[in-house]
Amino acid sequence: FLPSRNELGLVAVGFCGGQGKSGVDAAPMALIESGLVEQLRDELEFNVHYDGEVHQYSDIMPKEDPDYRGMKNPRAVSAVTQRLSEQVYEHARQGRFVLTLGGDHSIAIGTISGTAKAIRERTGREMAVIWVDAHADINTPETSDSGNIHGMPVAFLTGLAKEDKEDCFGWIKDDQRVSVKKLVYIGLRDIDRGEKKILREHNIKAFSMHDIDRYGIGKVMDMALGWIGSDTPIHLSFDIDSLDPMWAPSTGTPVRGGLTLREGDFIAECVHETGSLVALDLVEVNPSLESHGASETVRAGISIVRCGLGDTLL
Ligand code: Z70
Ligand code: MN
Ligand code: MN
Ligand code: MN
Repeated sequence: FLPSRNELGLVAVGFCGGQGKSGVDAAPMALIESGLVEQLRDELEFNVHYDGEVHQYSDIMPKEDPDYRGMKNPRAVSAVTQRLSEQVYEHARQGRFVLTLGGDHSIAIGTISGTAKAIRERTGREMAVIWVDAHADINTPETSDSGNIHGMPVAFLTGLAKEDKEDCFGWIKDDQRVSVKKLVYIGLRDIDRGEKKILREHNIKAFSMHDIDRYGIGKVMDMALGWIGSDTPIHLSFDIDSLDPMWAPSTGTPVRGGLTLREGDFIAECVHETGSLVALDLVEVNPSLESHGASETVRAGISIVRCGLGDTLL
């Protein structure tokens, strides 16, 4: 099931409709202007398949988008993620590693549904997801206090939240979903009450900052990867707000007490080392929220990507 060596599909998603702050849509351009594509080509020696666009999907934006089941911008997020799912699926179907640059975390509805389907078709296997985040992003529309869909992607991807209306995520089918049993969280520290209940009721594997303090990141990664088991394809969805604001201040919802940059890099390195990583998302970098041009947060993001692609391993 492994992606062909050195073939990489890159999708740049300039989308911020899953939450309330503008600026996160500028992240892919900031990352690319910092030389990420050249680094992937020249230093990491990937054959990069990139259409050269930061997708805004303006052609598929709904004219009217009133709240639905409490969700904000439901049709816009649904349309963008449905289209993104097809883009990611097409890369993964051809055996490419898929790197997606967001955008807010709602875009993971598109990326994970796309890889889950392609991996199922190519291998008959169920994919695992490692979700690195300060937040669990597993609210259903009904448990969410904010209505922001970037707090809900995991609920839609696991089928905990379902919807029949085609233009409000009704397009998500079983072969695009992942099992709650194959989901592992790392870095949690800001979880809503309803989310805690969901995590408990479904016995979802989660390593909070408390666990990282107790066991250290090395043991936590052993336990996380042990839960998933070997020879299981892995999709890594990395929210930059998992890092402490000291390392990644430029993000919509910074939460103190997070991972060091080195711990974030280590997580990405360990997942790369399994040899089972099939896709990586980097989300929630918001270049507009840092006074010095977000250079620190963009640099942190580039570091995570490089580590996930195996750069820093001997
Ligand atoms: C909250 C919600 C969230 C990111 C904030 C916050 C979710 N649980 N995710 N920032 N990246 O609105 O559902
Ligand atoms: Mn998130
Ligand atoms: Mn988050
Ligand atoms: Mn390697």
